[in-house]
Amino acid sequence: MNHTTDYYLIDDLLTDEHKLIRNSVKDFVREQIKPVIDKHAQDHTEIPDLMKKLGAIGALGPYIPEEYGGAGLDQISYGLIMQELEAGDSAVRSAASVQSSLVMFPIFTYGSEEQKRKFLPKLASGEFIGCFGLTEPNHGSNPAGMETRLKKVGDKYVLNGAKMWITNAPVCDLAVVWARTEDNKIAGVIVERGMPGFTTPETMNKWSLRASRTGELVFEDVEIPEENIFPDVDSLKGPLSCLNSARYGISWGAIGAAIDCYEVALKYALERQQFNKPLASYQLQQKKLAEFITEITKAQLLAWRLGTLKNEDRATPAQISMAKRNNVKMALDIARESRQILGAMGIVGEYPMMRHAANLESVITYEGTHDVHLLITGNDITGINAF
Ligand code: TGC
Ligand code: FAD
Repeated sequence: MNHTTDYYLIDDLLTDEHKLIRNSVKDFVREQIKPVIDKHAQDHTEIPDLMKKLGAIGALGPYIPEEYGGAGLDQISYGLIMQELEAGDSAVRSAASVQSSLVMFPIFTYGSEEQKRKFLPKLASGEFIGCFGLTEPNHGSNPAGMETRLKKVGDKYVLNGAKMWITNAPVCDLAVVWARTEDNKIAGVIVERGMPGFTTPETMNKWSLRASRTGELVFEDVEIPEENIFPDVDSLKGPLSCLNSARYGISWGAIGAAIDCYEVALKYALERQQFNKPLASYQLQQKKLAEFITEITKAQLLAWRLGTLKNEDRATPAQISMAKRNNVKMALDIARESRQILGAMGIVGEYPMMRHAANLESVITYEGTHDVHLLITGNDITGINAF
């Protein structure tokens, strides 16, 4: 019997440090996330002090250099951390990927030295919670249409507009916000909690990512000091480059959710007897399990290769889109199908499938929808923009 989820011995491609990191995050998820996650998802509440806990295990900004509070790790390490966190719950991976790729990454890449020193160490430790505001009520897949405006009034900058569907907005200490300027460029701005005119109403009643807080960012004549504007970015490339990093992490994270479903389904199918034989003895159930491990293995190879390309700074946005799209759909399919192997048991919170499947409905939508990523691939291979 081969119960491994490392079917192609991909561990042989990892260093001892990679395995150490992966195993320590796996332990954290087993001890601190799995015992409480169902209750938080059912109750629609976040795990208390999650960000500080993630900071303590080095899961926030792992590839940010140590002098700014990060761990200075490579991209495979980042991917493995996302994989293990999402095996716990997509909300936990979301918390880490927003903080790392959508808040720390732009501050590190486009921020001034003062901004880096002021914000990065506190974001790395989880003392500060950050969020990322790109999506607007009228502009989701087409962020270029954004209506949020940064205007110079006298010697001050004033921000007006609204962002929607923002992970951790209700609990953020600061928001990295993208806005159009008067000369039709894009500016990145750090908006801090407490700035007059800045509010963060919560989005309630989600059926997905229930252990994560989502909300709006509303700006009514918010005065932004010049020192909170990124000096080194003025186009859509700024926010889109952050998405490259987050989408890459999600391509690994989805594998974690899929593995969690596969392991539970395999164990259940071997133990549960119907018609005097284990479910696993029936061809229909074996087909499902065999396809799960095949798809997981293909996704692992895609993510690992993408990680090596990222380490060499050779991964293209289109390659990242392919991995995000493929791996999230793979995980969603496995979550849905594996639930069926459990019959009625598949719908209760004791087992993770319904929760993973519901979460993955968000994951397949955010960071670029499934269809948008297909159009990015289409554009890449034909040279024709079909958006
Ligand atoms: P387009 O004309 O193609 O490009 C504008 C400029 O940007 C450059 N570019 C990129 N640069 C870096 N990385 C990328 N991935 C890039 N994609 C494009 C491009 O080269 C161009 O540069 P230049 O110098 O020529 O000006 O832009 P477009 O307006 O046609 O849109 C392209 C499109 C649709 C692919 C893009 O806008 C897109 O990806 N849309 C999806 C929106 C999206 O993903 N939103 C995510 C919001 S954040 C989120 O969901 C967080 S969830 C967090 C969680 O909880 O985990
Ligand atoms: P739309 O853009 O309106 O798309 C609707 C449908 O139309 C989709 O199926 C799409 O694929 C399709 N479509 C759109 N354009 C085309 C086209 N040209 N051709 C064919 N089909 C098309 N955003 C942030 O900025 N920060 C966050 O932290 C954040 N967190 C999120 C958390 C959650 C739980 C969710 C659900 C979303 C979050 N988002 C966040 C927003 C997310 O990025 C957007 O929902 C996503 O980009 C899609 O935008 P939309 O929902 O407006 O859908």
